[in-house]
Amino acid sequence: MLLNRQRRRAVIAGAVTVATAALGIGLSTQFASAQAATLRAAADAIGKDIGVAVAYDQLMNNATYRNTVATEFNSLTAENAMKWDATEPQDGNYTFTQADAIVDFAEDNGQSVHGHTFVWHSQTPSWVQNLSGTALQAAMVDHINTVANRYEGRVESWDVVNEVVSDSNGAMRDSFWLRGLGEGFVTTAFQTARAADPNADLYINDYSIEADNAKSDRIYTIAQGLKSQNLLDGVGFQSHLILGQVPSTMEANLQRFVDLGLKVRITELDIRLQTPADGSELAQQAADYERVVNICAELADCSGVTVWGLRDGDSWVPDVFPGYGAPLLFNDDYSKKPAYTSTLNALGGDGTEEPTTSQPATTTPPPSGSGCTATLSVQSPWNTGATYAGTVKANQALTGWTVTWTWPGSERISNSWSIQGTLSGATVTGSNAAYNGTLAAGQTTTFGFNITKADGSTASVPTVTCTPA
Ligand code: G2I
Repeated sequence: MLLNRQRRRAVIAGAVTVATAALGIGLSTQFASAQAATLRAAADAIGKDIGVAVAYDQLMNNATYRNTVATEFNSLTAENAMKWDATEPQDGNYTFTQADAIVDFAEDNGQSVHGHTFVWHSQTPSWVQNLSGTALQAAMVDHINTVANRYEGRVESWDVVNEVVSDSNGAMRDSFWLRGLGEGFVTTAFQTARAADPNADLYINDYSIEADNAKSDRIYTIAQGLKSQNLLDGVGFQSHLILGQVPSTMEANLQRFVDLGLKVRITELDIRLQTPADGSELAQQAADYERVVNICAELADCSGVTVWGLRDGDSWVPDVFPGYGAPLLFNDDYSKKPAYTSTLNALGGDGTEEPTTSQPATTTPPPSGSGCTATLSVQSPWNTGATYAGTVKANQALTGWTVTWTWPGSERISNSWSIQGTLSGATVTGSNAAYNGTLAAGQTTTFGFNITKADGSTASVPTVTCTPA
């Protein structure tokens, strides 16, 4: 895992080639010096995965898709290519063409892979579903051994079992696995995966467990049992969410799993809405994404966030929830949605990032008691510029905020996100964006910007005044 992270950092530091050797097509991208201008650079800076579920066909056939995946993400998951129906369609007849191409692409581009999935009730061929007892168990063990061994050292973590708890009262899901093997199939799957690849992180993955509820309670009990046998490393919260419905208990719920000594991960994030989306819905979606990504950014044991598809048109949502869609970060023409900007913001903000400079990390906050408090920090300086993160903390309920400061030297803002106003001069006056102005007392939001400055000068950290709107 460490190797993967070091490799990613080494790649990000210089020119990134969107290597497609396995696919027979080459193109390259040079990163601009403002490193935190991509999700990938921002996530690298705070040591998190920002992942995307990729479709093999798009990766094969679409250069812009490949380029965006390589530039914006440091982790990949195969949306379908590692599932049982793709890797072992007939008994013992393994086909790894698609899965290999995705893992090769990730390696060529310095990305890690979160594997999905060994044991699921869906997308499993009927030859498996027709087995029972020892034959079913033998098929499961052989499948996990074969796939895990093939990718040992190349896949950093695995969803070992997927969706094993039902939606009612936290009972185990009534699947052919449960009927054929009893509840013990979960432990057997983890024992097999642990032995097959002792260095991979092993996750249990499910949906509708983001809140503290009966289903997440059951996952908690299973996780406790597996952890006590050293068979489990993390819990994957799929997070297929609905606009405006990020659960209020999500932080506390993830924290209780962390308290068990486990990692947590947002494994399949999308936030659907009724299409077509209007501006206020896209702003709400941006706020929802920011909240979810912030939860992970602020939890040291959250390994990362994976979005379940690149563009809205790539999403599974409209097929399954007619009338709903537009749940992802990119439009179909690869333009960035407001949720992209808020995600970038959440990855770069809140003071959780590793120090990248010996300069003072933040300004001294003004005395408490004012309606809001704001600070700036330098994220990544370079000779003629720097990326900054700003934080606004509400000391009372706010419906908007304005921050102002004056640059002492040649620093000037060149571009910004999650803030608007008079930003480009020596004195900066900026207000909240449409989606990050309403804050409860105690809540924090973030914004960011790049500056230009005199070659070689130090990027200063001015004191910020924050005023409620
Ligand atoms: O359903 C959303 C996700 C829920 N959690 C587990 C994930 O594995 C699951 O992903 C989705 C994929 O995004 C879809 O792309 O799983 C679906 C199947 O359960 C995938 O859909 C299937 C279609 O149903 C098939 O018709 C199609 O042949 O994708 C297949 C491959 O393109």
